[in-house]
Amino acid sequence: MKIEDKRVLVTGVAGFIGSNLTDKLLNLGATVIGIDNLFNGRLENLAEALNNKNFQFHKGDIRDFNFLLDIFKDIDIIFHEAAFTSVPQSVKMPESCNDVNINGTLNLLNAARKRDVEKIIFASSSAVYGDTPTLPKHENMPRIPISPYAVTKLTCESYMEVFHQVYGLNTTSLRYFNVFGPRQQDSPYSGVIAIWLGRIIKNKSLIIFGDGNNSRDFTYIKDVIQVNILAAENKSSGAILNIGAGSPITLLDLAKLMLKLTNKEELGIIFDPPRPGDIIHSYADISKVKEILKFQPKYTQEQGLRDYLEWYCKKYEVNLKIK
Ligand code: UD2
Repeated sequence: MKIEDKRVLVTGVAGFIGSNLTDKLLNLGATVIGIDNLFNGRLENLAEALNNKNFQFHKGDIRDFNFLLDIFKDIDIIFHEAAFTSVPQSVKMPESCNDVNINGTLNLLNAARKRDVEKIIFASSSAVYGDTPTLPKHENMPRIPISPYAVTKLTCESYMEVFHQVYGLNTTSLRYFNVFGPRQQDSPYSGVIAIWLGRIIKNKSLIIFGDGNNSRDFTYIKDVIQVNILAAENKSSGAILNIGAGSPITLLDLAKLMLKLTNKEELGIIFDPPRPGDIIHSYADISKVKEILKFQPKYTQEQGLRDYLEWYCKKYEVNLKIK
């Protein structure tokens, strides 16, 4: 199935991942219907899409069933990126997180079932593994959530599987590992790379929580988009797949790399106490997605960072000398 003739729906369309995915889908010739409640998403992210005749935007909430039923007409594929996305916020507001992520996703699945949507691709998270010592994380190992956010993502994965088995919907859950890149916001609840870039621009030292030995499998947004398209065009029904670069980097090495690439080594690093609830190491075994979808990440962390920095300098007219 080729994406170009399809009518696709993107939830969370004005967010970091949803908007990047939408630009790619439109470039490939798909018709995109985007929905977002604009709680976190920003219309600015849709500047390009809103000028495309194959794009429609509807402001609304995935918890509103009638809104979904109205919009879901002749939709072939749904990319479900809308979510309550912050782990620390979910600890403060577990009910809100549950409401948006679980009730919203169940609404979406029910509306999709009623409207005969072919396929749903769901944005899950590596958070479902919790802090188990096994590395790399593979799909069949125990999932031991340690935050309300992780509980909601795990529950949604189960709903995806059940709607596949019981109602025959084609569902795929993609477990993203630390995605970074253009349009990720520099906010206290955002990813570390966006936060550190914000600090570099303001000529501030980078803050590491802990001793810097924590590691993450940072995954560049363009690889995440690539794998979403692969999941749409190929068969992966009922599957749950890790999506990562498949190579971990420590926070200390990442900080040094960002300072080196931006030529700002003099800013240095400050070590603060570890952040409560942080997972120590996270790293994806991506053999399953390589086999099922023939996915091959195209960006190492350094290549992704360079691409992101170039985008950032151009977009915000910042003069960083990238090494
Ligand atoms: C990521 C996802 C989250 C969830 C989780 C799964 C992001 C933004 N969040 O959370 O949605 O899927 O993975 O486990 O992708 N750090 C610093 N200094 C800072 C900010 C962060 O040292 O100024 C550290 C932080 O303590 C952690 C690492 O950087 O060790 C990554 O933090 P993060 O907030 O980017 O992402 P994470 O892994 O907590």
